[in-house]
Amino acid sequence: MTEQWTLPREHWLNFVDGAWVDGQASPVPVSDPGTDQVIATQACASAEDVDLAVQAAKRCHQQGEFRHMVPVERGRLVQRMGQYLLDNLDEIAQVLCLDAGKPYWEAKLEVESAARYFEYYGNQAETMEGRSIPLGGQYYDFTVYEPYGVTAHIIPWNYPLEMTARSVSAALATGNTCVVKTPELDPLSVGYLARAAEHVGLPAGALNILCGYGKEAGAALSAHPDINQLVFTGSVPTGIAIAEAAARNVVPCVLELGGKSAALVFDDANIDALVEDVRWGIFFNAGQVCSAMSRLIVHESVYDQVVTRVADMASRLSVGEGRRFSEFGPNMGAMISRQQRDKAEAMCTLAEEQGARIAAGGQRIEQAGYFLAPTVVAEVTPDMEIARDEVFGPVVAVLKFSTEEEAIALANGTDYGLVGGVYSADVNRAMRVARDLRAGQIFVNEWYAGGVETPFGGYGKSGYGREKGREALLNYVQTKNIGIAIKQ
Ligand code: TXE
Repeated sequence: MTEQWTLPREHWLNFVDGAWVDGQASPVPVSDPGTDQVIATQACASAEDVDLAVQAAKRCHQQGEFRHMVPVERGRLVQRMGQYLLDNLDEIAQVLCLDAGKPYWEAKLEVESAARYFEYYGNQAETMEGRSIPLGGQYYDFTVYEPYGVTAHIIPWNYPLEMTARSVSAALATGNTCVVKTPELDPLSVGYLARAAEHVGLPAGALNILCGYGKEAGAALSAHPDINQLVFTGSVPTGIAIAEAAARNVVPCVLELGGKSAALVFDDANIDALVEDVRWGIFFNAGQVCSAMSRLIVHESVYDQVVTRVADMASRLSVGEGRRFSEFGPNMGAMISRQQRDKAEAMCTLAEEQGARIAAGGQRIEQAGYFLAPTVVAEVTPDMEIARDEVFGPVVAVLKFSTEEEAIALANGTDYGLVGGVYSADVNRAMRVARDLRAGQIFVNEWYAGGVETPFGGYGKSGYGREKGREALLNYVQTKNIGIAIKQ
């Protein structure tokens, strides 16, 4: 079955203070990564537009209706935003296919995950209880959680809707107002969150969504003196620039900066299950996932078998444009941009020059759009760039080990530490490895074992702070302590 989709509008606006507005900068041309064709234009925010959005969010916060709302009612609004996404799932998924190059089935999963964040954090709104502190009979003392105020959200292009939903749902549930800077490469789907805000009747200024370029709108937002908290997902250099800007205003920030995550495969692992996990772990979203399984560290006794089977699986995957396929295909879509595809391909070429073996893929697929064949790089040694640096594409590097200590040292041998995995039937070994891996989330015998409920964030250069789960709510509140003296 072949389908062609079109967008519901040609020019997409920003959403500031409850109104749809154009930007003062020249519009952003938005391309379909599957065809390399411009499909729409998006209003582009200048630094002045960012200021207007921050002022709207500040007014809304100060005015108080939203932060003083009964938490269960605010939680219901947040939940209904998620329901709006589900009610419009097909249209939003098609938009994601077009501007992010995702196959429809992946786009649908993204919309569902985004909705799930609103469900989860909407539910948590009324659970933010403080504690009472015993100071003796002459006092009552207790804590309350208060929202920070204006929260800034700078969003990456790999999961534009889901990443926005992840932080905005938690920030709104705890009574903050939000200014979102959407990614310039694929901003369109995020606009549906503004529609959701309108639909459920969020107060004007509670959620502002603007697209703009990183160096202008992103930089203006992160350095704005009236933001009170900031959350960023993206590259390490941009994360450092944002943290510096936040530090100058003494604003707390959460940084999620990618990784080079490893799955450790022992000789007693279930290889059938592993091969299926590698498919999800590295080829889902064309490998453009911060927690992708970008390294496989395999025991020498099963190394050749694993390389052959993973390469065989990779070469069977269908790759193609999101927009031309029905729910059943392709297995993998386009990469987001020519630049990202070229970077990934160049890393494969360099690995080969340094002595690695391309067991599958390794090159672009020659057709319009930005496609890289699903790639398996074998005989990788720890000194190679492909063993240490983030590719952020459909490329898995396979290394070999002989002892458990060596496997752990290899896994910990990068600057990153986002997630890690261990595949073994020996529970004691799995627990030893889980204990010794330097990463914020460990998967045992299944990659991506976890969900919206489980905290997620990095060690080392993968960033700091935690997204998801109960932990993320604490990013958006500060503790106030109130002491009461009991006088005669
Ligand atoms: O990221 P940037 P890029 C990694 C991945 C990828 C590499 C480069 O390895 O190959 O980063 O991608 C905004 N002030 N990840 O260059 O620049 C920008 O507009 C404020 C991992 O696209 O970090 C966009 O909205 N904001 C990752 C967002 O930052 C700025 C996801 C991300 O862009 C800015 C994406 C500035 N000075 C890339 N400059 C993950 N962890 O999932 C840019 N931006």
